[in-house]
Amino acid sequence: MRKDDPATLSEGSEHTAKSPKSGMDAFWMPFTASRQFKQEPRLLAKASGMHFWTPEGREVLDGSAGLWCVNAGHARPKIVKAIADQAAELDFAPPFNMAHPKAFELAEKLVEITPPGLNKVFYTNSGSESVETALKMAIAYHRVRGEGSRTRLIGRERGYHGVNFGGISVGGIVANRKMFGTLLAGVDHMRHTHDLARNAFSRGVPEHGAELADDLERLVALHDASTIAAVIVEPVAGSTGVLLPPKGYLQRLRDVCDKHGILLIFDEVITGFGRLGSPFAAAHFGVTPDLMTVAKGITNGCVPMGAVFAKQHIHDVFMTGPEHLIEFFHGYTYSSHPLACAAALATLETYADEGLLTRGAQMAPYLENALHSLKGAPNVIDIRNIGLVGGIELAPRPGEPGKRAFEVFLECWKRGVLIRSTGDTIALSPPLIVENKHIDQIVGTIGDVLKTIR
Ligand code: PXG
Ligand code: PLP
Repeated sequence: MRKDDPATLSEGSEHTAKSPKSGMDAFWMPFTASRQFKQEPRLLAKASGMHFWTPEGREVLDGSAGLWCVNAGHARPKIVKAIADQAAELDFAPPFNMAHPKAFELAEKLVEITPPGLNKVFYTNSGSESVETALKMAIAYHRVRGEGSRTRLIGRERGYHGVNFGGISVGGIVANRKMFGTLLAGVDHMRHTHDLARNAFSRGVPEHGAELADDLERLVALHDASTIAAVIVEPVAGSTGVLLPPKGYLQRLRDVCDKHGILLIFDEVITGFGRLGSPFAAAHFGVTPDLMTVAKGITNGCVPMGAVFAKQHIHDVFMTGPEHLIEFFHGYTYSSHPLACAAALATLETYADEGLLTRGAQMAPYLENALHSLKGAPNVIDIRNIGLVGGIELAPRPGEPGKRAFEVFLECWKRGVLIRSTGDTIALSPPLIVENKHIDQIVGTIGDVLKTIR
């Protein structure tokens, strides 16, 4: 790794000579500053409701819903029991040319809450797999309806769509792309919508930037619509640092897609299942995509699962040819895994019992006010919020991108609050059961910590 790599910089060169704690050698950790971690491990041993506990029994408030996924809070009894019962009753059923009843039951329940028209469900095991599935569906859809020239995929700068080859190709995070060769051919990117000069410290969606959706027209002019299969965006971008769509932007993107026969894919891996205060971002913004990817909150993070929702007509064009033949050559060994289906059914029940898919709307104003109270705190250059998502952007320390926010993350952890840092943005996404006192603790701790970080 080169010296100017942010990953290297965030280590601090003084650490590199030390060896890992014993028993921590073999595990090659995902997306982790692992040498730093293995010298000062942050371990979680137990969780319930809004909290984690370390192996030593120290309580840590979960300000990130695990990794944007534990929307109903941890260890919810209904979900725990459903998984245990399912493991004892039917541990596995082959998903190709076979099925089990809960796969169908879950799909019917899911399409009751999805935006109108998105009434077909394809199961995967993660957000990354959902993205690959949606991209393949889009290209194949055009081909089966006789427009095989539509193979190009359009993503957006700063987009995050998981880590598989399709996802990093349409994604726009440089560090996730640059190490991995030429990626998928025939991909292009729209401009991102982040505009501190015009929109810093907006409450909710920013006022300026709807016209950035017209960047798709630029790509249509360059490549011609007849070569473009689909556009994929996160309605609210999470991992790249909590970027909200400018007012009117998503509708404009929908209009441009419609004008040119391009499918619109919303990647709702983070925004799905109540994060914005509506069941899905599509409902929140009143803009319906043709395909929608989800994961994370579909099982409350308990068992890996993802899904792609498709409009009826997309599904239907595949349903031609001899009936004994496979219509869509795609699927995973663990698509519709019984444990995942059981967990998802119990998760949906929990969400419904407690009104969690819309609870974010009631809690959002309190979070908004708490977050914006940090305006003026040291190094804070922007604060962003929507539903139960918050972003606090810090000025990068010269020559050390990401280090300031990472230090805030480390110090908050020491003080009993788990947050996320991504680049120089602190990202917040507490479980949807969060109470005002938790918001006070999370934001209060960040405020105290910011005063101590140079
Ligand atoms: N799409 C979006 C919009 C996501 O946020 C994925 C796809 C991939 O999902 P899987 O399940 O394959 O990880 C995601 C995942 C962070 C962070 O730091 C966010 C994600 C993953 C890892 C870290 O904010 N989101
Ligand atoms: N690699 C090999 C050799 C396999 O046999 C399979 C599945 O049968 C896979 C990869 C894909 O695994 P999964 O279906 O879990 O994605």
